Amino acid sequence: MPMSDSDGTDTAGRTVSDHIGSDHIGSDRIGSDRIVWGRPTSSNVMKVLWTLGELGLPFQRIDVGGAFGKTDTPHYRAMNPTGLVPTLQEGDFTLWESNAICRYLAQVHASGTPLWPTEAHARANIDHWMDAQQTVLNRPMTGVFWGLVRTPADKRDLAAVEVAIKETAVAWRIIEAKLNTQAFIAGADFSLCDIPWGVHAHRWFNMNYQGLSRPDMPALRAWYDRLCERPAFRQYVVATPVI
Ligand SMILES: N[C@@H](CCC(=O)N[C@@H](CS)C(=O)NCC(=O)O)C(=O)O
Repeated sequence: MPMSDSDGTDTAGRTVSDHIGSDHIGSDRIGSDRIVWGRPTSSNVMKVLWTLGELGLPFQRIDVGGAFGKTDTPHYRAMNPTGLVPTLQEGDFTLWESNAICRYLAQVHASGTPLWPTEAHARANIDHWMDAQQTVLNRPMTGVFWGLVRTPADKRDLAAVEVAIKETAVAWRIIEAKLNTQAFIAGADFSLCDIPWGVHAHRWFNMNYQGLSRPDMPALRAWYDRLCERPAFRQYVVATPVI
C-alpha cells in the first residue's frame, strides 16, 4: 500500500485512517490523532503500545517495518530518519526512539505518579534502568532472539546462540538481584522501567530454546508473572506471537 504524502492522503487518495492497524479496544480509539507507526511484533513498538495501554490513551497504529516495509519512503524518513520503528505522531509533533516515546507519554500523562515520579532521585532511578535495557540487555538478547526465532531453522547457529544466552543471563541476573528484594525493577511499584525489560522478559520466557538450557531465575519469573496480571501487558505483549 503506498504511503501517505504530507497532506495525510496516499497516492490512492486514502486518508491515514485507512491504514490503521487493529489495536482498537473501544470507540474512543477511533479517530484519535495519535498515531503509532510500527508493526506490533517489534519489541520496541510493544513498549509504546503497552505504555499507551497503561495510560489508557487512544491511538491508531499503522503497520510499517518488517514484512510490511514502507519505512524507506520519503514520508517515513522525514518522520524518522533511522527508518526504524516505532515512530509516534501527535498532530505535527513526531518522536522516535521507543524509550524516549515512553518517557514523553509518561511525562505528559502520568508525571508525579509511581509510573513516572517527579522526585529527582526516584525518576533518575527509573530512567537509568530504562537506558540499561538498551545498553546492557539489547545486544545479547538480540543474539538470542534472532538466533532462535528470526533465523531460518537450517541457518541457525546454536553454538552462537548458547554464547548469547550466557551473555543475556548476565543482564537478567542484574534484574534478578533487584527483584530478590523488591516487587518491581525500581522498587515496590510498577514503573516505566518495567516496560522495556518486561517486553524482553516475555520473549526470554517464551522462546523455543531448541534443546539449549537457560538458567532459572525465580525472582525474575515471579516479576514476569506479576506483569502478566496487567491487562495492557497481556494485550500488547503476551497476545502477540513471539515471531
Ligand atoms: N533504538 C530504537 C531501535 C528501533 C529498532 O531497532 N526497531 C526495529 C524493530 S524492534 C526495526 O525497526 N527493525 C526494522 C523493521 O522492523 O523494519 C528504538 O528503541 O526505537
